[in-house]
Amino acid sequence: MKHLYYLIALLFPGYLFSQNPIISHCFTADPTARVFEGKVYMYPSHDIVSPVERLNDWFCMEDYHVYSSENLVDWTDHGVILSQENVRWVEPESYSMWAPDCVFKNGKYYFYFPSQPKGRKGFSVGVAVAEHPAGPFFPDPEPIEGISGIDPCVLNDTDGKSYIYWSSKGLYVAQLKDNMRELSTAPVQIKGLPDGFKEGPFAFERDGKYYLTFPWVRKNTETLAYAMSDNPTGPFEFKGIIMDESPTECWTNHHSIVEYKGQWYLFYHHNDYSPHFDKNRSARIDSLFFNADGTIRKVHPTLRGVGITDARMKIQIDRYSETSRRGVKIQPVDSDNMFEGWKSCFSSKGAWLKYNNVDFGDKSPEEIKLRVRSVNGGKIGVLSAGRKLAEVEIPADGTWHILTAPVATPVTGISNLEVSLIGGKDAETDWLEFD
Ligand code: FUB
Repeated sequence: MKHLYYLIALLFPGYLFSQNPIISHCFTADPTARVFEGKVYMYPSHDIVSPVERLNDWFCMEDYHVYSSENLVDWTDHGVILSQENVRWVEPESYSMWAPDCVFKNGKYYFYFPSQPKGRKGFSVGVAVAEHPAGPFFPDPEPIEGISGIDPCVLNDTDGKSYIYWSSKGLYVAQLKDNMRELSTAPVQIKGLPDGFKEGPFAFERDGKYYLTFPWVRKNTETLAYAMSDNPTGPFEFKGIIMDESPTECWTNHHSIVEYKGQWYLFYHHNDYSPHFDKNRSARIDSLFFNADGTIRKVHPTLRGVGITDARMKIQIDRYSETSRRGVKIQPVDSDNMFEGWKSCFSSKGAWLKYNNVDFGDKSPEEIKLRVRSVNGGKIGVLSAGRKLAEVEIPADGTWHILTAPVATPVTGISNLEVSLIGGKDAETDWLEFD
């Protein structure tokens, strides 16, 4: 299995493995997830470090990539699908390719994106069309007439009609013509939503109910909130919060909600790889659940994210599913290059991290490998479902080592891991893997 993964990684350089955040080689904001051809395709916007001074403190986005995954863990980056230079109506140096969406209709994929039109201020929304979910996408020469705003989202209703939602001063909706490129009704502002700044509408239908979900500033920064209706255009009834404000004050959140293989997921973003500048964001996923009456349960952001991790790949236990209350901290491996990821720093004996859903396959591994270091000497213990798998003694020299140990108890199938400091004074763990 491991060899297969390595072969795939060699053949397809865009093949990536991740927990939260899910993409670890560049920023990915405003993630819109859609299920096409049995896979999840994610269409995020692409934050970059600004090459122009005027945007040093603002959003800066010049193009879009598309990503796909079959298991929500291994993502393929299909590369750039559209950039500000190849859309005729877009101001080429505006770096304003903000939050997009993509839907399938009448045998084609329609990619909707906002940007700044040439020679004008503000935002318009354009459409690019493809035969396949990863493109190539061909942009229309003019933006959609009648829309002035950002964050388009399209809902294909069960009766064959399509609606486009967007954000301007408030949230708006209009019906699309069958050609998906023109409005067939005048835009109306959506009523019934709470006061306060709102953007990023994401609409979907489930069991005959229409959900309008949106970032909403209730106090200081954006929560994710929602309203429900019996009709795609409303009237909507406000229902509450899906996700609270970021605990670390990332001002924006932007999301999408998708059902895949019988489970609902919330895609959202956070500034994980840019803790000191919240305009460089990264996509995350957590599971989302409905109550019996159709209301949405609050989602608490996790580092673990979703999906099953292959035991033969590097397991980043700093993306834990549970942790002891004291004695362990998560820190960047290299704070000058956040894309290097994080490490788990154990500082007191007995401190632990749990990491759920690791797939050991049919055959138990024989060896565990860990990238670790310790200043004063430490001993790491690894358990699976309460049974000892290995113990590893780390020399007290402060340098990174890749240490190996035999796996003491056979383990197969899907199991949870627990890693703890069982001896010595301190230890840092970057990753571990089984072989
Ligand atoms: O990414 C730029 C803007 O930030 C989006 O359009 C908004 O929804 C917010 O996430």
